[in-house]
Amino acid sequence: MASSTTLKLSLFSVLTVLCFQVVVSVIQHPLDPLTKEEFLSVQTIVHNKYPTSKNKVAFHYIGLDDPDKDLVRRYESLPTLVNIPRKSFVIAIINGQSHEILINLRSKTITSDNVHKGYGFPILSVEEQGVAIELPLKYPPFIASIKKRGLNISEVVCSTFSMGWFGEEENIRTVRVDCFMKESSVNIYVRPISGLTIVVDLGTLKIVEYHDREIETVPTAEKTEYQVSKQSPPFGPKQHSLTIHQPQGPGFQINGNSVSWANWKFHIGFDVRAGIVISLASIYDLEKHKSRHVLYKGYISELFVPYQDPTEEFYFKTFFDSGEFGFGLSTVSLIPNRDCPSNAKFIDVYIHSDDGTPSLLKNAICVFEQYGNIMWRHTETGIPDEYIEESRTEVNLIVRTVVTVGNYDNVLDWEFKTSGSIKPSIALSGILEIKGTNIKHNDEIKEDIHGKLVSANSIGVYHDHFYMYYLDLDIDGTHNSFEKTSLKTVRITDGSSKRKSYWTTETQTAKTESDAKITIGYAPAELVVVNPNLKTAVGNHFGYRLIPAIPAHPLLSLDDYPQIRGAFTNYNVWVTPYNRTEKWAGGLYVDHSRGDDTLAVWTQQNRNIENQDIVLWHVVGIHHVPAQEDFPIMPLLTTSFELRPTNFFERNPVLNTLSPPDVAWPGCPK
Ligand SMILES: *[C@@H]1O[C@H](CO)[C@@H](O)[C@H](O)[C@H]1NC(C)=O
Ligand SMILES: *[C@@H]1O[C@H](CO)[C@@H](O)[C@H](O)[C@H]1NC(C)=O
Ligand SMILES: [Cu+2]
Repeated sequence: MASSTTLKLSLFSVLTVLCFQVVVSVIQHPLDPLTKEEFLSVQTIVHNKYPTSKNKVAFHYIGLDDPDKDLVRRYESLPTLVNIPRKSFVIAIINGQSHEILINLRSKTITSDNVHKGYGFPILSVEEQGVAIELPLKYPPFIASIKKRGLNISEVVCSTFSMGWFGEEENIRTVRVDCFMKESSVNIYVRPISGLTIVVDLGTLKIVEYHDREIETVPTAEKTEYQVSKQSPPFGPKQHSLTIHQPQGPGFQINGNSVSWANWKFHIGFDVRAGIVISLASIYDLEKHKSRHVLYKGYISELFVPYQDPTEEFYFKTFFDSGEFGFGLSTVSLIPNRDCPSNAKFIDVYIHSDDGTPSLLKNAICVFEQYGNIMWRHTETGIPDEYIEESRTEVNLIVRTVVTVGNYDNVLDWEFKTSGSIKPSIALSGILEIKGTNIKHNDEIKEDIHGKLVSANSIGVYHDHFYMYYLDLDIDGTHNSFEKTSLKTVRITDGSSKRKSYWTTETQTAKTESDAKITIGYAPAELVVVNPNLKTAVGNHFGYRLIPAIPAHPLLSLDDYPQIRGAFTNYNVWVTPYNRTEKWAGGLYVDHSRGDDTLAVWTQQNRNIENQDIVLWHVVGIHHVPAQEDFPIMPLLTTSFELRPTNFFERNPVLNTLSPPDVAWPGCPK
């Protein structure tokens, strides 16, 4: 009886939650992504100025133009009082020129329309890539090359690859196309057709360069299939089932795009270029009885993936996955109960096609609580006749998206902890970019093959993944400083101690951008964003420190073209004064860029960053030396960092946090 009541109650609470979400009409938050109607409005406004009967118009970016930060902060405290302008920033290629169009969504008018005169091009559209990949299949020289290789043209599938920039003078929007075999396995990326160079001009959508060089074996399809429906036994190891039951319902609420959970409140935005954007994260301080600002905005500003094979086949593969392909455009629907647990709630988003039409991407984001870790604990055995043990369970909130750019899947999490930490993490999966080779065994290797043999005829090419996080921390206010506390060895030479040495700390406040360019890993240091204007009761500045990811440093020479374009990876940490237009570490126009609009260039101004509104940039890198286990599809490879309160609270903020009540399982003895 007891158990069926529990079930009825929980069903009832599920229903009320659902009904609540349907009934309440949510007021638009100034940071909400563009709605379907707003996308359509942008489309109409631009088409009115540039009728498609007379103009060639392609939308390469439509997003929210960031509202003024001061206004958003005022809106937070007085949601009804401030009427915040709502604008869209658009990059459209109109008759071959990149236009930057600012649109007032309330008055439905164009505020400004400027042609980009510099180098580089906007994000490639999905549609033009769709056209480009079909071109070789009808191109007689390509058909002949396929025949020469003894392959079946009906089983060929092609894919686009951004070209980068290697010092050439001309500024033409081109893309390279590589092709693969799809026969017998959907795992196309491990079955490249080698020895071909195909370049497509995206303006004319024609093949403008074609070479057939040498023939290398296409690796076999055998044992590369990953669809469970196509796999055959034995399956293993066996995994046992689990059910997640939250009889009190989830501990979080999603109201529009605003989330409140435990002591946290934040906003989830979405952008076709950035993907998920976390904003206005603030934490409730139980002792101070108020909500305190932590993170104004956080997102991945760029992902730089340079491959390390300088041959004709691969040299150009130096991808900028956000600026060239769009993290939002590459976000995929999450699979319930697989990508996110059964207690997850999903959020849909809109993306747009190159004609400006919005389309719904279902289940783009999931939010769920994760259990199973310890928040803090202690067993006290030092008091005679007493045995004290105390352990509190940790419950975390995870916000997840998956960005699949071609072969790679990036599982991107933002984890919030009641102890005040924010822990972004990246997990890589998907498929290695394979280079075909006639080599079947390591013994046959005569010279550098620029990767590892991961299977017969298959080289997993060396490469890096450098994720650049934009982190606009506002620690209890916008005016912050960046402190580096170095740990230094002190020698004792005067015989004052039995010790010969100890370590102590030395804190320096970064005055300008140069002081805050940091390479992590050579010398121990604490990196803290502090509010220099506020102190704890004992006199420490309120702060949040960066516990960095395992550091990775670029290994390309600084004068190499890809590294000039990806110069924002030259340091692991950078700090800049907040500037509304400095959003994209690799520049606004990244495709074919020449590195003249990167974080490395902006910071040459060496601006003042002390007691200013500052932005912390953190590069999270993975050097990837492929191994056989990465083949034919890669188990998750994870890296993460933490933004952790450091003298932000007076004491452990979860000292009085209770573990969630134990749940009596229906029908089971306790
Ligand atoms: C080529 O592939 C197509 C599509 O799978 C198939 O119908 C055809 O029989 C194949 N041709 C040859 C010569 O194998
Ligand atoms: C903001 O950034 C842009 C691009 O780096 C720069 O041109 C502009 O001068 C900056 N504004 C301020 C106030 O620093
Ligand atoms: Cu990799």
